[in-house]
Amino acid sequence: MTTWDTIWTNAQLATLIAGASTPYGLIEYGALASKDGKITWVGAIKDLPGPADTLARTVVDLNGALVTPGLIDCHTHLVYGGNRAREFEERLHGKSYAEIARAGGGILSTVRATRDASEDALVENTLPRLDSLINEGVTTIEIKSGYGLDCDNELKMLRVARRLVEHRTINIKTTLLAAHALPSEYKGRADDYITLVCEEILPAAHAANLVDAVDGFCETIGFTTAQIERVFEKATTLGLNVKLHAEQLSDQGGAKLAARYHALSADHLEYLAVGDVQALAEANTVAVMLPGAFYALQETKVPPIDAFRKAGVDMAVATDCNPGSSPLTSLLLAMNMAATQFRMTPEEALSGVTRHAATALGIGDETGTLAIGKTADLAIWSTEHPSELTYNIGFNPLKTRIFAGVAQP
Ligand code: DI6
Ligand code: FE
Repeated sequence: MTTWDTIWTNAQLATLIAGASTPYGLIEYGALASKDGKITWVGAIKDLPGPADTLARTVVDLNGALVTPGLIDCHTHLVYGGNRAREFEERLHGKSYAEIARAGGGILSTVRATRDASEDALVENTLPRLDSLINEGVTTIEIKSGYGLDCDNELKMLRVARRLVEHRTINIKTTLLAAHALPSEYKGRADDYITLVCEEILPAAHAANLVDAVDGFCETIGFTTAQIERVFEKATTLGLNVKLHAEQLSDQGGAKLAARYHALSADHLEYLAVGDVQALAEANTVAVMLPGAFYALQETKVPPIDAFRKAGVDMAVATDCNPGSSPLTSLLLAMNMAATQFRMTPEEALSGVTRHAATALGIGDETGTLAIGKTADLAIWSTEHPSELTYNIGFNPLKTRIFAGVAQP
């Protein structure tokens, strides 16, 4: 009686199920089945309801290979024009990221290059970065706007992000980050720009069905909590989830604001006061760790990891891939950096790019763990133990990426 499409058998399954009795939710000598793109069975081979070849049309013997959920990069700025290698050189000569930004470089230089690029050119520019992530077993990625900073160009960026699924097998979640920086045409009129965001950009992007969540940059070189709150109010009115770049370069009280709006996530958090950790815990807001930006900016202040642990705040890990503070297209390297720089454990790092990353995107019931009913997005690795995914530096042990139950070439 064949009921399932595929069974992967003889696998080591890192299920990442919350509260599992084994580290990583590991099942040795495991099997996993899928049908119509969903996981239909997960467990030990000995508990299968019959011989594998009577249960599924296709049986794949994995010979002991490790299976994890497909990886999720829950914070990226993957779509942009140009690059910032020259600014990288300036920083090496001693200028700071904030100084360059205040002088009209930084984010605003990427805004100029992104406004100048056509939609097709942006798709072409973005695909190699996306491929780098896909080659490491990534099956879901969040992409933010934020380099358009006017109605046409913010919508253009979001359309580019959405169109990537025409070229690759990937799930994309889009985030409107119009409150990323003040465009030069609004210099000295930040409140007016926020009015544009609330009254025009956000409603237009939402009406075009281009927005899955709304983000902002709460920082001295970004926007104040009062300005971000106006954006959050509007997003909430439209029924959209919010998230925030908070406490990256200084403590502005952004995370507290995010918690008040039950944000899906608060991201960066190097300068978060330990006293504000509890608010994130109470709001079930995920703390997204972005060690690539910490590394590239040679930051020395580490986010309060231990306080997150003690308070039970879920920690995700993401690349923050962007042309300025984190030109990083390796989620595996982000996991290693999270361990080496932030002292996260390999198990926390892997949970951070699977279960907690899914929660940070509001799709925790669809993906992020190996559980019945979830999408059969999987990564199959030639490693002996899941800790190797975090331990290796610049090594990619991916064997096969499974997207919605189908092995990808
Ligand atoms: N924080 C970041 O790390 C990125 N955006 C933000 O708000 C950097 C964006 C850039 O420098 O282009
Ligand atoms: Fe970012």
